[in-house]
Amino acid sequence: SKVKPPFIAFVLGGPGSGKGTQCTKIVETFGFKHLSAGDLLRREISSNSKHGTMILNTIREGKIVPSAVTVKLIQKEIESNEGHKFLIDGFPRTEENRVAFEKIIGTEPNIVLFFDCPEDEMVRRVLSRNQGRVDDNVETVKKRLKVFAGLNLPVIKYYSERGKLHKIDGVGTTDEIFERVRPVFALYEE
Ligand code: UP5
Ligand code: MG
Repeated sequence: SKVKPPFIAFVLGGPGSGKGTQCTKIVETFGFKHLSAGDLLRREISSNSKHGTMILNTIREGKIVPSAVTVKLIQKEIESNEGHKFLIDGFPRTEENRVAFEKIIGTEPNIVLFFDCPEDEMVRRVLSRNQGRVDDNVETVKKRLKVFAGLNLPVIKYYSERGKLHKIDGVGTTDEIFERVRPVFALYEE
């Protein structure tokens, strides 16, 4: 098609690595539309949609929802926010997710951020969040970390090899980390 594809940044990192927190700051400073794949999936659960029960059970186990479901939710958001630049938070989580996105959306991300954070720090953050997430408990966090290492790290490696990865030290205060993120996006401001 003749339409220019939107600017897309994927925001990756393990559970509790600070993706959502930093996305909020990126939105404030650089005016992106924030699409958290996890939030879109949790919205499907709370709206009792067709796939709600399957999604709930998958998230409870720390497993990955089928690509077709997640990509469709992201696609709907992209199509209804034409003209925006997008931060896609917590997606793609697997090579299969990545390929499905490229096929269905028809484009690749412009940049990929990776918040690198030690496991013990991620566990501490997730367990002290207290927002009632069904997956914020010791057992599920352990499963999420395993799934991250097994399935998401290969995606991160893929983008590193493509020269698109910006690895950010995810330890420090929220503001300290944002000062590491800022130059990545400042590069693209006119
Ligand atoms: N916090 C943040 N920054 C801090 C800092 N610098 N110092 C101290 N504390 C800090 O942060 C987590 C907590 O830490 C918060 O309390 C925060 O205040 C504090 P947050 O910014 O929320 O981290 P984030 O990386 O967003 O953590 P989250 O738990 O959301 O990551 P997950 O990747 O685990 O969760 P997500 O919602 O993306 O996915 C949940 C599940 O959905 C997955 O496990 C999976 O089952 C499913 N899913 C799919 O199947 N497919 C998808 O495509 C996406 C999700
Ligand atoms: Mg999050």
